[in-house]
Amino acid sequence: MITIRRLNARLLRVPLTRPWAADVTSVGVIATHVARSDGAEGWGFSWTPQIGAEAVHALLAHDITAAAVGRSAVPGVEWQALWEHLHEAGGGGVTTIALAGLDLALWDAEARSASSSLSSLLGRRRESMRAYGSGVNLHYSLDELVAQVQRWVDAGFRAVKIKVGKPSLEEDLERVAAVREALGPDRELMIDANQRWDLDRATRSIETLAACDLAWIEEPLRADNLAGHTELARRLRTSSGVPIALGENLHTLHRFGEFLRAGAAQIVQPNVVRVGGVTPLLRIAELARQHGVALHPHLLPELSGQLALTLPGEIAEPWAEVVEDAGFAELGALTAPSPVIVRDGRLAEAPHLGLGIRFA
Ligand code: SMN
Ligand code: MG
Repeated sequence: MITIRRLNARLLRVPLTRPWAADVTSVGVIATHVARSDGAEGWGFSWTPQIGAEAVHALLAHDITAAAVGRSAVPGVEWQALWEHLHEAGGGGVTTIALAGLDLALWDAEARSASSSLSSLLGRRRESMRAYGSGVNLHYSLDELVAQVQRWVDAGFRAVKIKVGKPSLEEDLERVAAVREALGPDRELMIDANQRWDLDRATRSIETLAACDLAWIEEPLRADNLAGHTELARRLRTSSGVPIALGENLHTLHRFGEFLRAGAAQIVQPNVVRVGGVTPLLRIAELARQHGVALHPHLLPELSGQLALTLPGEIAEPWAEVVEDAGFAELGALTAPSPVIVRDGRLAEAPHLGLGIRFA
């Protein structure tokens, strides 16, 4: 049996050239390295922009290393046992974010030792996929927002996502309408409330903003609010028909199952790191497929783009989310060029082994 011989984790902060808020000027990365008993090596990472990077590092350096060394190094085999082992610190959140650091390094080692990229190992189903321009831009002035949208249009994106949730609905409407105007009628527009509304505010806001032709409303309510999302989805079905997208703050297959069974989301957006890595992401994708629900991965296009090239996509071709100026390679955080290329609104892979993501 090939086993895990060593696991190392180091904590980095990657400065953002385009801050996500006044107090979000860098993102936390925990770069991981695994050595296997057969001599193969793999590099992975955990990621959390604002909260918990030190806690994730501590879980990896102590609890996960202590439990993982000596176990099978075949990706996925020990995922469930390790998740159960960590469970008293929580079923999801920092525990699953930390588990991703090991899971990703194991997938990297597996693909590298087969002289393959992750997507060839998993089975690539498409050579490229659509990508949308996304901005963390609630703090932008109207002019800055429209200028950002114009950059995406000029770069060839055919869909964009902006933040909503200003104190007044009038201001949200002014911003969304200006963006729709800049996009013209044929490009898609998504809006993201980042959990800022309550049920009634969300209902009113979406009914009003739907006039701007929305492809989805993302995280309208607090992410934990299953009953609220279920009721909101019921209301929207019989009115504007705008689908609800969520999942960047759901951390487990079980939680995705609850939202899907309740009909509380029409689009799911798991974040490959927050759910615990490639292993659980593939299970969540299968669950979404069984429910007939589209999956568009949240952020991290250097990795989730590679994965999405392998997903079925029979419900809808996945969208990769490309946040302006936030790629790890663009931020100078990697030892090599990005493993993915985004051009003319589409994402494709560049030749690489494994995940092709190693932090400097
Ligand atoms: C988002 C979440 C976390 C960091 C950056 C952006 C956002 C998105 O909710 O969906 O892109
Ligand atoms: Mg979001």
